[in-house]
Amino acid sequence: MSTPPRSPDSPLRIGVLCHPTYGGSGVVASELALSLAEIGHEVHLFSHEVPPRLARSPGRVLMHRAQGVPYPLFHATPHDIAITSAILDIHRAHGLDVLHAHYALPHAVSAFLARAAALADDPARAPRVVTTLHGTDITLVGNDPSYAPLTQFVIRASDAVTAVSHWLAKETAEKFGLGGARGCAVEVIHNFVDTEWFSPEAGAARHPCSLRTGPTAVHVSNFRAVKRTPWLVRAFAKAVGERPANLVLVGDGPDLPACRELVRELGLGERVTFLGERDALPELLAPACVFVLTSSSESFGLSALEAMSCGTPVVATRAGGVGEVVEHGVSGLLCEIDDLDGFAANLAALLFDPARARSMGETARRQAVERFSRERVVERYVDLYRRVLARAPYPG
Ligand code: GMT
Repeated sequence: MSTPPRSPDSPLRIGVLCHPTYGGSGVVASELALSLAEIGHEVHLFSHEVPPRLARSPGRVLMHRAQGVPYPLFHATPHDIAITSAILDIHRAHGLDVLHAHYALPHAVSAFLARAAALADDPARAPRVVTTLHGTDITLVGNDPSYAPLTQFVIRASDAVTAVSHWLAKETAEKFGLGGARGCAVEVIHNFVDTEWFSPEAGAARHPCSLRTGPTAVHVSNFRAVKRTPWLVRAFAKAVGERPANLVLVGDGPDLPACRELVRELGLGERVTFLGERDALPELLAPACVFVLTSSSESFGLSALEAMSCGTPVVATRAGGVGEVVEHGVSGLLCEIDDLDGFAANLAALLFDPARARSMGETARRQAVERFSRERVVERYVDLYRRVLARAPYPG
């Protein structure tokens, strides 16, 4: 069963584990999987559903939808162990070199268990585990006392750990005290964007506000509490007053009903458009005057980067790692998290000064291309995979 040593540039067999989310880590993992497959690696993606970004691509990633079977004893079907089992099955048949877990819970746990089983089969063939931390896996859920001991364990037991921003790497070190005997340093690899798809040229013909008067601000998220979308609706009302302007809200999630209610209460009527989840994001982002993000915590802000890549400047709160993506006064405007007046002033400053917004948008596009291109980031992950493969694995 032992395999010959790999040459430094031979194609790798990579298993990617992710949540099948419409945005965030599900997008990063899917885009990375597609890019790795495109440059010749064999990529298997494990999730309990096909991630939307993978589903819309013809790319040659091998999808393993692992849901497990319901059983009366289970409170909920444990898809994380179904994923572990699917990985083991594929590893035994194909020999995976690396398992790349996106979002610590439960994926770093599933990857750890699969590696432990593979070590028991044949230590020489066991895959290495790379864990990428995305945000609330450290700041909210992973840090909850009900999960924290296991989060810390799997981070320490990973062969390498990356975070999507310097801010998140620091949070991780502070919350989980990495750097001990078996703890490895967290490496920062920023997220990337497909700058060809998210382009200023994305068609605007059927934009929902093309028949309205006034400039448009757009927001894309999953409407969880951390995004503070009701706060955004209030800030928009304050920024525009009686002046004609539009707010387009893209996505769905728990705070959507509260936003609808607030729009009615504030008499914003048709000025706010709710679009629900959409795939045609570049077509919605490129024609907008401003992208808005009001999170209380945000490790990176991928949606802000996608807007920048479309040439749309960002007005945001200075939450977490957002300042590593958006440069204040250059590619957008930032304010402190609870500064509603400051946010409204920043939003008005760009909405009602199209020349300034356009110029910042051009810089935003340039920075997206220069600092967050797909090629550069994918290369860094491949380099990391090869480095961990050159080392002895942690024991299972
Ligand atoms: O951590 C989350 O809240 C979910 C996660 C996701 O899976 O959607 O979002 C995080 O990961 C994204 C991709 O790396 C980042 O762009 C987001 O900033 C981050 N969200 C938060 O930190 C709230």
